[in-house]
Amino acid sequence: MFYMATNRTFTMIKPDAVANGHAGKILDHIIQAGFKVVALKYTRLSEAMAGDFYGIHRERPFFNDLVSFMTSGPIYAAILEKDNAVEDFRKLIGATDPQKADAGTIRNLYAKSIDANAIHGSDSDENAAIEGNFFFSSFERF
Ligand code: 3AN
Repeated sequence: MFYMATNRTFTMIKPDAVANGHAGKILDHIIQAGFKVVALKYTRLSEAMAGDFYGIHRERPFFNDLVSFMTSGPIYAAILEKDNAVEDFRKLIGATDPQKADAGTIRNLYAKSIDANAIHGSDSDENAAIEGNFFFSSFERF
């Protein structure tokens, strides 16, 4: 199926960043970079929800650790809007492994390890739509 490029992406500020008190700074960093917050929720994933969300990684060796980490505390989930949102947001957050993330990226500034890496960003327009729909109804988007 062909998906039109959209101007929206989906993010989660992960349990490590929330527990460390970095969520406010990260949200401000995102807004200052030109992203508009379309939807925002403070919530905690159940095991079933985290397993569904990361279903694509179910066969990977890190899957169980990923689910237990992502359910270890509350997260901020958000839909963000900007031209070229998916690609620009991936640049803003930096590489999955914070050791490899460019200076000044969110993972470079706030993440400690490849699993506790502070933030999620959708990797495609298709996944941005799926992930946003996973968390938000049409009544929760502005
Ligand atoms: P990204 O979040 O940069 O798109 P993905 O989609 O490859 O990275 O991986 C999803 C999540 O799984 C990552 N955010 C990270 O928390 C975790 N992860 C990915 N690769 C590894 C790994 N090799 N070891 C541990 N956790 C990993």
